[in-house]
Amino acid sequence: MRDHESDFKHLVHLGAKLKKYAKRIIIIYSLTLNVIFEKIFLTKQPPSRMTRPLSRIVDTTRYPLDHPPGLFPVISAARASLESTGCASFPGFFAPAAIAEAVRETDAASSAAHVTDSTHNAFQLPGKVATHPPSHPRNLEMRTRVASMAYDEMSPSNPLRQLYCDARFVDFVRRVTSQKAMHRLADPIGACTVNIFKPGWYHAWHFDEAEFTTTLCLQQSEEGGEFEFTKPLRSDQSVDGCSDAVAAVIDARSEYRCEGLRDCDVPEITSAPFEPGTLQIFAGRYSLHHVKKIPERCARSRYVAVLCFSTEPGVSTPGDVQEMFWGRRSKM
Ligand SMILES: O=C(O)CCC(=O)C(=O)O
Ligand SMILES: [Fe+2]
Repeated sequence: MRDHESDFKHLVHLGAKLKKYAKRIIIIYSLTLNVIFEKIFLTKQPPSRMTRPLSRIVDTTRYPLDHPPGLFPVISAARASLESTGCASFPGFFAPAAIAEAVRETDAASSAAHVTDSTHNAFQLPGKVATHPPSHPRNLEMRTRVASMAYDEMSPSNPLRQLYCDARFVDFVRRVTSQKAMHRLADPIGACTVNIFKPGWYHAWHFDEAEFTTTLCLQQSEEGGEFEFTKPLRSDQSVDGCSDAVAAVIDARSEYRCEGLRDCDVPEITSAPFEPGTLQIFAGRYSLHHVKKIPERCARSRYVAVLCFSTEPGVSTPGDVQEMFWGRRSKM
């Protein structure tokens, strides 16, 4: 009887022990599964768990980036406009909640953002050409004052960063610009940034280095800050073929004067409506453009995001340009 009793107790003890081990095994097993799941699924989806559905940052009813065939009419109209005017505009592209979030972050970063206060010629070329007078547009130095919030100063949850990283958006830019390939820049500082124009600041007339520039208006000042541009004035990066037209624009529409050039009509100058939320793709290498001064009496700064792409992979902003706009160079 006593032996049966101790056998029974032994069995109960063994059962309890097994139950304890089984519990531990189940815990270890589920932890391992969890780690494997995270490694496979979550790490493959940048920018991670902060991602919202695309329809929360873009008006996908008007611009169905999530359904590319539906974009056909938008893209054909944009291509026609880019070709004839040098600029394609997409009003109401960025959703109001995304604008508000990006503005909040820019407000917080604006006092620490690097300020550029420098001069450049319209062609953004270094040095002077001795055969041209100082007032020739190749030599004439004009002042630009702007601050820029760098890409690595944006939080991982910034909706601008999410838009920039979304392959459907990159493909949209590729289709509008009729390119075979389009890539984000491999530049941790200058890939996607926000131009900050405080009262009194402006960007002088210039051509961009990049063939196309993609911008997104986040906030306008009460007055001024208009983005104005000409039709494409050149089809390459040359100076001589368009310098008369450039001089005519500078003479007519800035505080500077270019003398001694042949008479030339002032090319038509356009200012597309640029309400907050508007996306703009323009031929910055070929169309001369500027941002008009924000009057000193304004209280609000102008915020415009600049999203940079290249037809080649692995391209970064040159070190001297990084130095100029963000005050430092990336370690690459
Ligand atoms: O702020 C803008 O609207 C565009 C400025 C510009 O032309 C540039 O950053 O190259
Ligand atoms: Fe520009």
